[in-house]
Amino acid sequence: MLKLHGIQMSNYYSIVKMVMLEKGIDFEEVQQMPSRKDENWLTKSPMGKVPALETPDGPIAETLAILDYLEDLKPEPSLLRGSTYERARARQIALHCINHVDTASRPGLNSAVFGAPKDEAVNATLAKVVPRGMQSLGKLAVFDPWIGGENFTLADIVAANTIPLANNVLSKLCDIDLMTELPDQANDWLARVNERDSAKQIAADKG
Ligand SMILES: N[C@@H](CCC(=O)N[C@@H](CS)C(=O)NCC(=O)O)C(=O)O
Repeated sequence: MLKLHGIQMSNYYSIVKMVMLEKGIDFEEVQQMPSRKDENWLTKSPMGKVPALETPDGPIAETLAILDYLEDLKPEPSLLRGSTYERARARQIALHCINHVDTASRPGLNSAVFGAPKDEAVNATLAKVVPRGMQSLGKLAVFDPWIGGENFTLADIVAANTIPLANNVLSKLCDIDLMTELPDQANDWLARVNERDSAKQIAADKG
């Protein structure tokens, strides 16, 4: 059976878990903190980050690579529906959220969530860079009913698990509500994603 290594509080872990729940893939959860020193863990996740997926053929790290593996492993129900163009757009939206929303907001995570001292230079950069990532997402995405349009895809799962964390960071450190950068229908879209059984199970497992 596939083993998902990581921690419930990791949004990337939640992305992979939600994809497996949506696809009805059996998996086992293995508690693993991120670590840059644990040599055994580094054989599964070379950067020491979570999550990693242990498969019968070996481990895979990097969330988007894991999602590709899962889509190939169990194509139905598909989380990359539509034409070649629509599928590429779904990947683009997912990558955009990872690069320009999540990764862009990460320098503030320790202050916003883990109590590290605030760094005004970092906060000034966040206030400039992350809203830009959101404004451009607002132009790229549809949000009606799903982020890419007609089909629920992995882009919905990635976006719904990256935007709220970035918003938490920006609201705490910069007093910026990132949702105001998106069209109005984005709030209903996020509520729709969170209403799915997979999202509810993840929230319940977090306790
Ligand atoms: N590029 C990685 C990012 C994963 C990631 O940043 N995970 C966080 C937890 S949400 C982590 O392990 N942080 C610890 C660290 O950066 O050392 C992916 O796509 O899976």
